[in-house]
Amino acid sequence: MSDCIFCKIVAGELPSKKVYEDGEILAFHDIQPASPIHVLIIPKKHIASLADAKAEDWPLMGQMQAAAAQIARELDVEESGYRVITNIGANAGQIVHHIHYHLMAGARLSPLGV
Ligand code: DGP
Repeated sequence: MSDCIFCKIVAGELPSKKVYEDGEILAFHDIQPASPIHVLIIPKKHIASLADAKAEDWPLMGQMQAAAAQIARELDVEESGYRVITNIGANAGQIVHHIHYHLMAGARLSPLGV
């Protein structure tokens, strides 16, 4: 999508600090980290949110989770623990409408909730 920030990052039109890339997936450091390690994992294909993923996209969602686990190993946070979440819609605070998993680590994370 032409007005999507993450599509522009995928296209190389905006810079990012990449930590992982394969044919379908890109991961890069969040520009506003909320934890010492805060990586965003996105599909190169534009999908607005998990709610918009079609049955054909489920393998890709699985690949994103596998990438998250691999990135956590590479960043050496597997043992200390990490969180992988995706925000869907306004109440969850989704700002960028291109599906992304947040991989957060490097500190004791606060409990999820309101
Ligand atoms: P969410 O609230 O779940 O939609 O998270 C969007 C995240 O994207 C937020 O933590 C900030 C991050 N972000 C927004 N714009 C950019 C950008 O241009 N580059 C990078 N690296 N991260 C961005």
